[in-house]
Amino acid sequence: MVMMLMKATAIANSNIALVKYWGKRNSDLILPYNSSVSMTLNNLNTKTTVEFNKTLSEYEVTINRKVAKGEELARVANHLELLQNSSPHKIFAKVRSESNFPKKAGLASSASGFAALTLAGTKALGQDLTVKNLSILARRGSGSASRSILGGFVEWTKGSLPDGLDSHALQIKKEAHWPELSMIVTIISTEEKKVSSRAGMSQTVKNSPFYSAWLDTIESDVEKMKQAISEKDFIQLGKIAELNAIKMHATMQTTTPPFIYWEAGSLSIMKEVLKLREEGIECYFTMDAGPQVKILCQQKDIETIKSRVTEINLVKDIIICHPGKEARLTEDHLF
Ligand code: 2P0
Repeated sequence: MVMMLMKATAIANSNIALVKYWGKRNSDLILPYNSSVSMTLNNLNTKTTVEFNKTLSEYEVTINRKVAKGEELARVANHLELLQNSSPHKIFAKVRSESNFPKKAGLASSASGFAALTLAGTKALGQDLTVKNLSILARRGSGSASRSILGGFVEWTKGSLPDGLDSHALQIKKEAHWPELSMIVTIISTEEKKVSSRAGMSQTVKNSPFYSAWLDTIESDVEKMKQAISEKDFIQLGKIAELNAIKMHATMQTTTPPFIYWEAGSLSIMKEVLKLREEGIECYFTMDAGPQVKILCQQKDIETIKSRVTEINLVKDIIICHPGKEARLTEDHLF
């Protein structure tokens, strides 16, 4: 009898939210309180190979050449169990995953990681899922991963159904709609953060007096952002994204106990962005659950902004990104 090879490899790009996801209404199913909007990035990605194998007696997971243990291993294993939900006999798998950027540093490694794991895992199991169902499954691994299934500009609709079947990504526009939109990702620190976004958002929902204010304006931010993307209105996009990021950080800085992802270098860059704007160079910042600052700008201003940011000696590295494509399969396996 010929044994069918249950192996597949997928590449998924990371995404950065222009209107952020912050807070879960259901932590088990990973259902958000608010919808969010993101841009999938062409130059930050994760490649993952999954092979289910009946001879294995446990999950063997390697992430960025390090064997995964403890909570990290458990998250991947739980996800692979979820993907096999419909099968009566669970099979263990070998997984190898590599990202071209530091993980757990606010560059959405869980987004690209769980999107790639979902696509490779389901394909290895012989399932050919719709984009909607892939997004729903990726969401169960990590909320932001639901958005990395799609390319270009993406909305993750919060949905209202208790089972979460209406909480998934939808493409607003393909990457070809606005290829010259640029994001300068500045790396301030590659250290793993002390407060995970998962713990951080839970602490914020529970204790921040500003959380209800966050929710009050979020759906309007989503609508305005979708319009700015459709109309390729850079200034509108930048203004909404920057203010939305500041609002999100305000909720975590006002929870109990408070936490701050900003480092000295982060603040220096934010101030530099404001200065550049005063000088007539249109650029805006956004920040996620980590110290890195991402600068939104137009193609024509990249070099000027890059040289100004490079002068800040707290900046360790700079990665230029543009809208990127959807998660996809490849035959080029990691093992
Ligand atoms: C976002 N972040 O919209 C927001 C902005 C961080 C700040 O999605 O608990 O790793 O796995 O669903 O997706 C990071 O949170 O959290 C995130 P889980 P996730 O990109």
